[in-house]
Amino acid sequence: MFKTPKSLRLHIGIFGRRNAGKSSILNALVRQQVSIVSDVPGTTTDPVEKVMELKPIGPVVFIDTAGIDDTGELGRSRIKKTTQVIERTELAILVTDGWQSYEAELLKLFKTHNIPVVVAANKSDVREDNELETAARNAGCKFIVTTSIAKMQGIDDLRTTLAHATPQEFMTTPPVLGDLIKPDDLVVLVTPIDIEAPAGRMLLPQVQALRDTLDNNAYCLIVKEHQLAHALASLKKPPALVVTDSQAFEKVSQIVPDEVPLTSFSILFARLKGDLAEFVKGVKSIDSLREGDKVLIAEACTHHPLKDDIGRIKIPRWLQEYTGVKLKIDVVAGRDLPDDLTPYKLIVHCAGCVFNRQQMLSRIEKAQKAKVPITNYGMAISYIHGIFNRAMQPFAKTGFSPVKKK
Ligand SMILES: Nc1nc2c(ncn2[C@@H]2O[C@H](COP(=O)(O)OP(=O)(O)OP(=O)(O)O)[C@@H](O)[C@H]2O)c(=O)[nH]1
Ligand SMILES: [Mg+2]
Repeated sequence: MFKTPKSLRLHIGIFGRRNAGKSSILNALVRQQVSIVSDVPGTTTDPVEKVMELKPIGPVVFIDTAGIDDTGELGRSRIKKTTQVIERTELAILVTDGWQSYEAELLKLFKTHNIPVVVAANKSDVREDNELETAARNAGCKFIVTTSIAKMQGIDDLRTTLAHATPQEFMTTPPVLGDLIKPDDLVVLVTPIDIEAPAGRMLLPQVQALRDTLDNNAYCLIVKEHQLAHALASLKKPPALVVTDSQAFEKVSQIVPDEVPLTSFSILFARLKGDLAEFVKGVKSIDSLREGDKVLIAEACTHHPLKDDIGRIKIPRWLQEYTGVKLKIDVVAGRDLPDDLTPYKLIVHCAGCVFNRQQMLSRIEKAQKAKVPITNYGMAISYIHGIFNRAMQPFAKTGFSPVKKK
């Protein structure tokens, strides 16, 4: 079965104080006991994720979190994890059984991150009046649903309201490359199969590019880089687009004729997930790097580092060779980004294929706040190898955002 990658699912975070009924709401929504429920405050410690098809939204992932009012040392680290969930949340459910300052604080956080909120005014079976709903309305909440998990009331209403509150852009998925091609075009994907390639499968950006090509009624030729010249020579007409793994950029750019549009998976994903314009600004700051400057390489997934690892070995080496200065390079992997980014002169981020757009944008925003330029692997690699302008050429017509088709 073709599974929708998590990064393409609408991320719905469930937040609130301890014991408000967050896990009970999750279980009711997905009709399964996925999260432990008890009357002991602080039952949920680590975020609990559950994927499902939620009609009419489509594929979603619910994330149940630890209560935001936790206390003590452990409590603080749980709150940190909950706050990290906000960074990948695209729609929030605020579960409450009494309006307090925590609810107001959460609303503020959602507002800063531009996240729509549905309030679940829970435990209606043990409340006498509508004070809670009124408080939520007075706090500016537009979507408020009265729920009682004890009586199994309000769940359908909550599902419908989630659909109403879903930002329109999530109802249709933006194209990976569909807006760059026409039906019956040929797209060539260059995918090195080396020690970094996972056994028995393709990387997510490769699979998504392939699927998007087919969805747009174009067709595809997939080659390893050493087959590219031969494959191109065997074609009757040149391809409409060549997409390469960024690591093979230099070699591939020499083989692909100048008039054939060429870009990389990483740049397509920078456009899909991030803010291409911001990354273009960021890449130019490579030229301002000076001796001893700190550069942060940020990777979304935590794979086991390999011998010639792209983030740990290749990009640092290429950056030093290009700038001719000694740089201090830190590498972080996974969900944690250093709290203080100000010591860095540049952040080079991976394609973020396992992240959703919200997560990537929230990282870009953090970098902007710290006034640190940010760019992405593919863009940095093409810049260092002098092929940046060429790699950006395919977007000259569409601009920096993927164009959705109706
Ligand atoms: N009366 C009543 N009790 C409820 C309702 N929803 C949840 N509860 C109870 O409230 C208690 C806490 O529920 P949980 O779902 O574990 O709450 P939580 O917000 O996930 O709590 P933490 O994981 O500790 O942060 C449990 O005893 C539930 O059975 C409701 O609508 N009415
Ligand atoms: Mg819980």
